[in-house]
Amino acid sequence: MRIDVVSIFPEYLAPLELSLIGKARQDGLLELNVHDLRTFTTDKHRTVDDTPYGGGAGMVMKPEPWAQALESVAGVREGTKPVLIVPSPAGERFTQALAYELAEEEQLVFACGRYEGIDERVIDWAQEHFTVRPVSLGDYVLNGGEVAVLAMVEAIGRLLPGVVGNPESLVEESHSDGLLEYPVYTKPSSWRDHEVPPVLLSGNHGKIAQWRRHEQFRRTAERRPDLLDNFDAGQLSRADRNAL
Ligand code: 6GU
Repeated sequence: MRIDVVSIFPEYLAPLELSLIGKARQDGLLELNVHDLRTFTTDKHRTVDDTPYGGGAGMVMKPEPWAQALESVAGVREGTKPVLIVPSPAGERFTQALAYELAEEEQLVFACGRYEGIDERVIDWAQEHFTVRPVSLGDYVLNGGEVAVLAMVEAIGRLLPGVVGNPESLVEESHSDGLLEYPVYTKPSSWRDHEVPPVLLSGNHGKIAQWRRHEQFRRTAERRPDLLDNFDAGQLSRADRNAL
């Protein structure tokens, strides 16, 4: 996969050189380039923003540098439309399902807005060259798209073949089956008067699987009851219903 990120703060994306994603880049599993929006300006002051038409607080990102920047990273391959992700609190929700969907793409471009956002005409114009998707991490406001891109690239990158050493670990984690993950424990079995649940020491794999499934439902009901709306009653085993 190829990823291009355009930002006025390219240094914000430096953590993508670390850990699993950094290693994936070194191993050639992921080609990731960060571009400074200001290199696509033409004036002496390298201006990227201006006051909003209609008035109001803050500044709006000017369209010209964005068009130059996006043109330079698009059309890497003839006849393909890369996905352009525009991080925005006004976008569709970023979910594990969307991460899986985007992990299938050949090229992703991220356009990090700052201030009050990017001139809307950039989004309209970009549809010619890209499949445009405004995406939000959740219902709160960040100062710009960079932190959201760190989160999204990590969530997508770890799904690429070969990035996570043991692909089994992608199966038993939160959200992979629509539920939160079960709690995990390691040695020692007794620690500061807190015990590991005895079933996990029993060696009975059937019982352990049943207990973990039960814990998934119990936790989800307690912390994220909204997730259970996606399960219809017929889909639940008796053991599942008992956990609720
Ligand atoms: Cl993707 N961007 C910004 N600026 N704020 C956000 C967000 C994204 N998701 C939640 N808040």
